[in-house]
Amino acid sequence: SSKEARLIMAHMYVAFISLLVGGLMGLLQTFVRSGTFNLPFGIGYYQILTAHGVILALVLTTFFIIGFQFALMSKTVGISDKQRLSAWIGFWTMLIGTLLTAGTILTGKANVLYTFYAPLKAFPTFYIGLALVVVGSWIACFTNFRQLAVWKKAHKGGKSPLLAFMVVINMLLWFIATLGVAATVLIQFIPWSLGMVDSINVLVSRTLFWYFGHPLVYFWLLPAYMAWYAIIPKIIGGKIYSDALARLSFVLFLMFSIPVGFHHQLTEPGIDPLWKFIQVVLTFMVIIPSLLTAFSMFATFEMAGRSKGFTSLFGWIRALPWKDVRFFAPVVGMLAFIPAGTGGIINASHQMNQVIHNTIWVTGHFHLTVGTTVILTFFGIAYWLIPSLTGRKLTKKINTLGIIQTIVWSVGMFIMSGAMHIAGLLGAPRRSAYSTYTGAEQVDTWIGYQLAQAIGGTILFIGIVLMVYIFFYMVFGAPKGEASFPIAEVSEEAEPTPQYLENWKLWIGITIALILFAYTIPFIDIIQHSPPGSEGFENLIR
Ligand code: HAS
Repeated sequence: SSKEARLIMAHMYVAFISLLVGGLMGLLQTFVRSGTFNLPFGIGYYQILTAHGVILALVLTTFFIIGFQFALMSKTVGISDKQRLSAWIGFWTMLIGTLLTAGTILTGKANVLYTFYAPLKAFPTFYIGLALVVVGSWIACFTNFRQLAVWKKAHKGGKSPLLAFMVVINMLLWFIATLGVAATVLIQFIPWSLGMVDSINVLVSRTLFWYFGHPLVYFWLLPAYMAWYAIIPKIIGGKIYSDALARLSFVLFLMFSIPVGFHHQLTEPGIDPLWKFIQVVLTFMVIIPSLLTAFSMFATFEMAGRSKGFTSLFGWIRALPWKDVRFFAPVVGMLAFIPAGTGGIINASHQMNQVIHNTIWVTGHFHLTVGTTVILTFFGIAYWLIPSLTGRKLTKKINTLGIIQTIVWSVGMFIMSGAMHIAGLLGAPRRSAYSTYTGAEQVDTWIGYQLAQAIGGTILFIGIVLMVYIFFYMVFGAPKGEASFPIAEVSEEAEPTPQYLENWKLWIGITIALILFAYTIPFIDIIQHSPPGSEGFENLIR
C-alpha cells in the first residue's frame, strides 16, 4: 500500500543520499593517498576517512537493509498500522542519531574511524548519535519479530514464509551482536567522553567492538543472500533449489557469525593464543553457509537453464538473462564473492593474517565483499523494488543504464581493489595518508598502486553518480505503471523442509552457548590481566 511504500522509501532516500556523500569522501581519500592532492580548508584526512566509513558502512547499509526487510515482511506476512507506527519511530530515532553522529564527524570532532574503539576518543555526541541508531534499529528488530509472531498465530503450525524467516534470523543476529557495541558505547565511551572517568579499558572496548564488528558484515551479507536465494530464481524463470538448504545456511550464520571476533584481533597482545585459535576454528565454520549458498546458486542456475532446453554441460549459462539488470548486477556481485571470500579465508588463517593485518589488503578485501558483492546486489534489488514502490515502470532506459552502471562499478573496483590487494602484500599500511616514511625504499614499490587506486576510485565515483541519477529517475522520472515484486517458489523436486529448522529456542540457545564458550574465559582473563586504564596500554595495542 502507499503507506508501506512511504515507510520503505524513507529508508531508501537516506541510503542513496548516503551513497553520494560517503562516495565523495572515498574519492577524496584515494586522491590524498596518491600524493597528488591536498585537502582544502584545513579538512583532515581522518575526518574524511571516518565520514566515508561511517556513512557508507554503517548508515547506507543499515537504512537500506531495514527498508528492504520491511518490504519483504510486508509482502510476505503483512504489517499492521501499529507495527508501521513503530517502524516509523525506529526510522526517526535512527535518523536523529545519524545526523548527530555525522554532524560531529563533519565538524572534525570525531576523527575516530568507523571502527571507533579506544584509545581513540570522540566528542560525546558521536557516541550518543550511535547509541540512538542502535536503539532505532532495535525498534525495527522487534517490529519484525512481532510481524512474524502475529502471522504465526494466525497460521497455527504453518511454516513461516522463507523471506520472513530470513529477515528474522538477520535481525536476531543484529540484536545479539549490537549488545556488544551498545555495552561499550554506554558503559565505556559515553562516560569517558563526558569526562566522568579518566580512562577506560582499551582491550575490553576493542573486544566488545569486534564481538559486534564481525557479525556486522553478515548483517550486510544476509539481505544479499535473501535476494540470491528467493528472488533471483524468479527473475531467471527458475525455482528455489531447496527451501531447507536456504534456511539451514541462515541458521548456521546465526550460530557462527558472532563467536569469531578475535580473528580481527589476532595480532593483539592480551588475548590468550588458545582462544584466538578456537575463534579461528569457529571462523572456518562460518565459511560453510557461504559454500552452501554457492552450491545452491549453481544448482538453481543449472536447473533453470536445463528446464529451458539448454542441456549441454555448461549450456545453461547461456540461458541466464544476462541482459536483465535485476539479474546482471547481483550475478556480478556473486562472481566477485569468489575472490572476495577467498581473501577472507586468507585473512582468517592465523599465520597469513600476520602478513596482511593492518595493510591496505584488508581495505581491498572489504571493498570486494561489502563494496561489490553486497552493494551490487542492493543495486540489483533497487531496480525492481524502487519502481514497484513508486508505481513506475522498469523501463529499457533504466535497464540499460543499470547494466552500464554495473560495468563501470566492476571496472573501477577491479582496478582499485586489485591495486589495494597487491600494495597490501607489498606492506602498504591501511588508514594512512600519503607519506614517504622518511624516504624508505619500500614506499617506491607502493606508489604506482596508490595512483591506480585513485584511477579506480574515480571510475567508481562515476558509477556512484550514475546510480544516484538512476535512483532519482526511478522515483520521479520513469513513466507511471507497474513493476513486479519477484518472489520465487520452491522447486517441486526439493525435499520438504523439516519442522526443526524453525525451532527458534534451539537455535538461539546454541548461539548463546557458543558465544559464552568463545568469550567467557578470555573476557575474564582480559579484565583480570589488563591495566585499569588506557594509559600505557595504548602503546602496546598500537
Ligand atoms: Fe571479512 C576483515 C575474514 C567475509 C567484510 N572483512 C574484514 C573487514 C570488513 C570485512 C569490513 O579473519 C575489515 C574490518 C576492519 O575495518 O578492520 N571475511 C572473513 C571471512 C569471510 C569474510 C573468513 N568480510 C566478509 C564479508 C564481508 C566482510 C562477506 C562484508 C560483507 N575479514 C576476515 C578477517 C578479517 C576481515 C579475518 C580481519 C583482517 C585483519 O587482520 O584486519 C567469509 O565469510 C568468506 C566466505 C565466502 C566464500 C565465498 C563463497 C562464494 C559465493 C559466490 C558463488 C558464486 C556464484 C556465481 C554462485 C567462501 C557464495 C555463479 C555465476 C555463474 C554465472 C554461474
